[in-house]
Amino acid sequence: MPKLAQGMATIKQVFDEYAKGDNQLSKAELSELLRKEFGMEPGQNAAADKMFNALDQDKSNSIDFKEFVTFVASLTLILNE
Ligand SMILES: [Ca+2]
Repeated sequence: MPKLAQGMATIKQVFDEYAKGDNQLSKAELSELLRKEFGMEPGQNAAADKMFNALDQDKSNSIDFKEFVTFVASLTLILNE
């Protein structure tokens, strides 16, 4: 598979792995993903809440794939500045 297509497939795979079948990341699932994939320690604190609320653009109290892709794209930009 071409590299970029592989990367896109990986984004979906990682999302599905942490969403555990319902196509949504709860706050706990997002924390687990940030910890394992990015080495972040969001924990159960105000910073984690703030991040979750910023990502949850439609205020559904979960992170859907669209919101997740937006987050990954933003992070990619930040990491390459
Ligand atoms: Ca949402």
